[in-house]
Order: sequence, then structure tokens, then C-alpha cells
Amino acid sequence: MFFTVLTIFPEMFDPFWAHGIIRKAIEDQTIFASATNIRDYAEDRHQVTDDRPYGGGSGMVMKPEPLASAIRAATRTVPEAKTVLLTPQGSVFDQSMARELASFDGLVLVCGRYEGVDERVCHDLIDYEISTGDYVLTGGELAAMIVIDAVTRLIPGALGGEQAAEKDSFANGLLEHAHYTRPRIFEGNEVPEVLLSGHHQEIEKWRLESSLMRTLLKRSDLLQKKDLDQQEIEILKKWCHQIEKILGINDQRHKG
Ligand code: 4FV
Repeated sequence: MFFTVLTIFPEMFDPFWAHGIIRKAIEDQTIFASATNIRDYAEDRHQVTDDRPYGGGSGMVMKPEPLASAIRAATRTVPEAKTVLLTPQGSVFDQSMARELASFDGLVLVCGRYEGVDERVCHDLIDYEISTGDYVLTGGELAAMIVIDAVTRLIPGALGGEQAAEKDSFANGLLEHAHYTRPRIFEGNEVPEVLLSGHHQEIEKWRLESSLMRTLLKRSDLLQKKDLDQQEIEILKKWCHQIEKILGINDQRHKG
């Protein structure tokens, strides 16, 4: 996977390339990553990349010429790359989009600044408009890092042996189960006994129930759009049963 970032602040990516799984993936050549300064494609001697908006108003807009030249240069280097503009106008990024992007050989990530980029660039040169969320950033760089991070994790070999992306949150449409590590007792709170049992089937069942409960309580929207399998249906029905029983007893108590 080739990541090419187009930005007026390429140095922002230096610490990002130099740490953790991203650093290892670059060292192992699992990914190839570079940040290019859009200014290098501005032909005037002041390398201007922004200008005042037609129609007036506050703020500046990124000029189309330097951006278009930078995008064309990047796609000449990686012809099969998809171009991505990070913008609040885009489809909100999620794990399934990360999986889709991870299937390509290359991504050219365009980071806007100021009020945004000239619309004509979006029209002719952008394959994907992606937003990392409904808020306004000062630039697309942080959003580009989020996309690169989430996509890199899905590239085979990027995560060391012990980690597996298919066990991720959202991999099965659920939030991840609760995680515990030593000490067995922390400030009086014990690790759930089943996790110490070595009984892998019981542990998997506990983890599925933990995932389902956390998703039910924190992100029931995810459960509503998930295609539940038989085991998940059984667990949810069991909980419904328990809740109806409690409500029934409570009714009796009040009718008493
Ligand atoms: C953004 C987002 C975002 C908008 C104007 C940069 C800023 C400035 N990008 N997801 N939310 N971009 O707010 O991706 O150019």
C-alpha cells in the first residue's frame, strides 16, 4: 500500500511515520508513505496555494492549479492509487470504509486548509470525499492520519502476530469485549473468574456476551443494523427473558 499525503504542512507527519505500528509497517515495507508539500507545485515565486473566495466572504480557498498538479504528479507515481479528499462534506469514515480503502494499492490523501479547496478540484480529480466526523478541523492532516492509521492496521502483516484485525471492534459489527490483564485484583476489583479458567469455549462465550452487552448499552444503533447470528439471537432472547421475569415480579410486588 502506497500512501501519498498532499499538504502544506508535510512536517506534521514526521512524528506520525516514526512511531508504533505505522513505523514498523514502513520499516517492513508493508506500506510506503510520503508527505508532499503542495507549495512545491505552485508556479509563482511566492508559491501561493490559497486565494480570496469568489463572491467575497471571510477566509481563503485553496487554489486549484497547485492542487491539481500535485494530485496528477502523485497519481503518475502510483497510477492505480485512489484520490481521497478529507472534508466535512465527505461520507463519514468507518471500519467498513477502512476495509474498502485497504483493498487498493495506493491512496493519495489531499489535506485541505483554510475554508477548503476549489470545487473544481473535487469534481475532476477526487475519487472519495471522506469526513472523520461532523466537526470542523483547521486542516485535513489529522483526518488523513486517522485514515492512514485505520487502513494500515488492515494491511496483512502490519499488525504483529499477537494482534488480529478480525477481532477488532466493528469487525463483527459489535464493540469489543472488556479486556483485563495482571494484577488479578486491582484496588479490590477482581478479574472475571472465567477468564482465569483456561476454558476457551467458556471464555469465548463470555467475551461474546461482553461484546453484545456493551454494544446494547453503548451503541444499540450498531445492533439494529447488524445481521445477528443464531448464538447472538439466543443470548439476546435470554436477556429479554430475564428482563420480562424481573418486570413481571415487580408488577406482582406492586399489585401485591
Ligand atoms: C475534516 C473533517 C475537516 C475543513 C476546512 C479543513 C477542515 C479545512 N476533514 N473530516 N471533519 N476539514 O474538518 O475530514 O480545510
